[in-house]
Order: sequence, then structure tokens, then C-alpha cells
Amino acid sequence: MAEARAIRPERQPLFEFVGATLKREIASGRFARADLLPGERELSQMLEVSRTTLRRAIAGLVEEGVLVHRHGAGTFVRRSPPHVEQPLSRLTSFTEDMRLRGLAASSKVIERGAFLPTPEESMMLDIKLSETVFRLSRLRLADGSPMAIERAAVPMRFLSDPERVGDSLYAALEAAGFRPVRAVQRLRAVVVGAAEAALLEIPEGSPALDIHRVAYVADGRRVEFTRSTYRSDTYDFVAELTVLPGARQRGEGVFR
Ligand code: 16G
Repeated sequence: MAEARAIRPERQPLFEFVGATLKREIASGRFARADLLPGERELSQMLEVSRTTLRRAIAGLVEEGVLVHRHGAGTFVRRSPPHVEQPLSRLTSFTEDMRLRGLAASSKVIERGAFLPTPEESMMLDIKLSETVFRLSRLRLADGSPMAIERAAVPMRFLSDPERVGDSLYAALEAAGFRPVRAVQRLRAVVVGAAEAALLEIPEGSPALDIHRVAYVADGRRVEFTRSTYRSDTYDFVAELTVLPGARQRGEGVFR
């Protein structure tokens, strides 16, 4: 690495200098093919530094969000995830949204199965604490990049065979004749904790969007309660605003 031999400013600690060198190499596209950093031994030889210094430099870049550790697989350059504009007025599923954009949707299941509802789930779904729900918590990815964590709960009576819930929850609900037709969604800003940050491959403390969705079937029963954490750098939620019919002529606003 030519840059490894660049002159280190006098008071800069060696690990910071190594971190800056690595960042330049990444920016130049050096590890672009696999996005995988070479092993520690190879890299410390290339950069002519000890493994301890290299580890500190890498830890700094992970903290900054330039690199990401994947358990058992190695240290990767963080690819920029796809950026998506999502209209707030359309009731679609993640799989459909991604397909419409030419992106491949995939999921990693975090939790799945039949459970008694939590007090929050029972309240949001308007069901008794004794009624079983199907819970499906997933990391959702677009073209392999983590976009959101979704924790869905559906009263079991809406799914004739939960075993048959495949890649798309809405496809399974549609097959059972209970596709949601209306939903109420609440969005708020949060910062992510360590566990969510690791799943979403963003630094701990990054901003994210916390979304609660309650969806209804045609007869007004609640079919889904989903709490999601969306990466704030991958989604723009876009809403169209209109003036209430007749309000313009009367000069009225919604909040009057
Ligand atoms: C969307 C919904 C989520 C729903 C999921 C179904 C938001 C904020 N959330 O991600 O509530 O459970 O789609 O997707 O839009 P699926 O059919 O691909 O499983």
C-alpha cells in the first residue's frame, strides 16, 4: 500500500494514522470486489504495523460506521444501502415495495412462532390476553443491505396455517383472505441501542425511525400490529397534503 508509507503528522497516534490510511484505501475502491477486508495478519504486514495497532484502527472505523464486523465472516466495508422514497398513503408490503423498485427483498428471521400476546400487542390488536398471536420478527434487507427491523404480531385466527407464512406476511394474509385494507401508522424519531445497531449495521446511537402500524381487514377487525425500526439513511417517507374540501374557500385550516 503506497499510502502506508505516507508521512505521519507528528502528534497523530499511530492507530489514527493507520485508520486514515485504511479509509483512503477503501475510498479508492481497493476492497470493492468482495467488500471484505483481508485478514489481520495480511493487513498488518501490508501496513507494516502491529496487530494491536491495526485492531485499534479497525475498531475506530467500525465505530464510525465505515467498516462492519459480521460474526464469523470477517470485517467488511459498509456498502451504501439503497435509498427509498416511500409514499405514506399507500398500504403496501415490504416485498412489494422493494420489487417495485427493482430491488431484491430478503429477510433474516429473529423470532417466529405462536405466543400469548404482550399487554401492548393485546391492546393494539384489541384482543384478549389469552388469544394466541403469530409473531414474526425479521431483519428486512434490500439487495442484501439491512433496511429495517420489523416485529409483527397477527392474531392466529387470521392465519389458517402459520407454517405457510413464507417470505411475505401480506402474501400469507392475502392467501388466507385477510389482506389488510387500511392501516394507521405512527412514526417517531429514536436512537438505536447496541443490539439493533448491530443488526442494522449502523453505529450505536444512530438516528432511526420507529414506526407502529395497526392494520385492519375490510370488516374493521385489527389484523396486524407491527413495530418497526427503519434506518434513517435509507428511507424518506413522503406524504401528500391536501386542504380539506371547501376549507380553502372559507379560509379555514385543519387545526382551527
Ligand atoms: C411493511 C410494513 C409492515 C408489514 C410488512 C409486510 C411499514 C412501515 N411496514 O414493511 O407493517 O408487516 O410490510 O411485508 O411499511 P411482507 O409482506 O414483505 O412480509
